Amino acid sequence: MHTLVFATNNQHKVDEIQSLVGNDFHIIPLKEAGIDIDIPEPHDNLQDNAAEKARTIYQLTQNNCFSEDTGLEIDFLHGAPGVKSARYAGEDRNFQANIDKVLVELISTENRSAQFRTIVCLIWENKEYYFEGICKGSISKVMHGAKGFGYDPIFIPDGASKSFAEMNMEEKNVYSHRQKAVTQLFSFLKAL
Ligand code: ITT
Repeated sequence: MHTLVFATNNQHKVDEIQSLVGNDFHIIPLKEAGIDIDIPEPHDNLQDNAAEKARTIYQLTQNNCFSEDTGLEIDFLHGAPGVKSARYAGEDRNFQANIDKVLVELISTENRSAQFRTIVCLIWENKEYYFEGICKGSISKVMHGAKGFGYDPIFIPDGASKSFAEMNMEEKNVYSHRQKAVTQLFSFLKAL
């Protein structure tokens, strides 16, 4: 089995990706790698923030690693919260407050179209590679379900009749932005 450091502090992301790759790779999040830092995400786009996370960990450890940055992009809000998804309602990164803010902002519209977009940055032997995954869907009017994390209770992917928070991880992985980006990443790694 290969091991690969994942430059994240978000255990939900780790679980989703580990369940996708099964026994082929062991994904090691920062905590398990003994690295206790909150990497800044100062940029105004997902790709640069993903690069910042992977470069920081590569420089620190000299280990091949990957990172990802994800945003919820809502049409009616011209792509917001986007790159600000984690801190949309404030610096304390509160999932419930972020959802409440989105629901209030969409209260007067029937245009609920949105997408999740993930950019993965891989640093492999000092070279950078990028992979993108998009999941289109819509924002519900109220919350549904309690699984998952972040905006999952208000996001219904196209082709599904329930929210991400009503799905188990395997069901979410059928539709998700993260699965689409990470599938490309691991196909690339297997072909090396
Ligand atoms: P790392 O930077 O440590 O990887 P993070 O939680 O800060 O973890 P992001 O910067 O990518 O990750 O945060 C984007 C936010 O978007 C995240 O905090 C959630 O609120 C939301 N988000 C990301 N992926 C999501 C998903 O699959 N379902 C629901 N919400 C998601």
